[in-house]
Amino acid sequence: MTVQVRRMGPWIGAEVTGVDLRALDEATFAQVYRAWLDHAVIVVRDQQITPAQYLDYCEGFGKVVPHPSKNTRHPEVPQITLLGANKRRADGSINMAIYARGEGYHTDGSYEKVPYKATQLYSVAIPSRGGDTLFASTYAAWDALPEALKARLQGLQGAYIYGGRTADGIERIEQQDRVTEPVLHPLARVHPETGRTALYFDPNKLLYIKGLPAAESDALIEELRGYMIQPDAVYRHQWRRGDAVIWDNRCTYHKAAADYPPEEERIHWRVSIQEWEAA
Ligand SMILES: O=C(O)CCC(=O)C(=O)O
Ligand SMILES: [Fe+2]
Repeated sequence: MTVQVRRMGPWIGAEVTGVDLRALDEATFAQVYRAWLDHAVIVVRDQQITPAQYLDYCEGFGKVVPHPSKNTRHPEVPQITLLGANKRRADGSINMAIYARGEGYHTDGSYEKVPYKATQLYSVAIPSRGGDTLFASTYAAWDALPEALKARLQGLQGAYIYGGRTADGIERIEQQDRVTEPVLHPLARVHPETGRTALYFDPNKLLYIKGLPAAESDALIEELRGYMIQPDAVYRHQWRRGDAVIWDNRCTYHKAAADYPPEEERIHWRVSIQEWEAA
């Protein structure tokens, strides 16, 4: 089998074919990894894998860490979160917080000291319509900034906390596991592997920009929000069963369209991946 990489747009997204994730040799994995660095999001179609095989593949990218929310972990492989599972309450009604998880553009783990390197979803149940995931390049967001703004951002850091500005999702974490001190990340983030600069920014989790008066910080956050999504730098993924999609959290934003029929199943095996050395 030969690996083929088909790009999905000028900035972001590629489909990788000719691979079987159950049996990847080192040279083939290196090609997949390279495609991922080049395109930030890669889609591997038509895979039939067990939780253990999935974990193996994910570990090629880094250290797989369990999500802090404990009640959605896969019973056999706790590093895997069952995204979209347990959506119905005991009375049969739908928990819209689970249904709409990931709605609104964000990056994953901005509340961690070292934000996640990557996130991967493997699709095990898809709805009859809707339920896409959208990805935007933060390299493109950075490139779109006026030079003066790029210069102003050098050295500035954002302060993030789980739940962030809107405190959404905080109820998923048990009280004793919640962190109260914000963590700091640079707004101009140089990707450690590609050397390219990305705008690192997550408007809903960012509390303030360190060192700026509150009004100025709020104004800058609003200004940056306007640059996040560049129209030619978005890849919209329409899920098929058996898709494995991994995105680079160091150079992308993403969101769930959250528009599928709520009574239908939409389940992914989800993993968070850290840099090995961050562990
Ligand atoms: O369900 C999706 O399409 C994306 C959810 C999300 O944001 C995530 O898993 O990090
Ligand atoms: Fe996410």
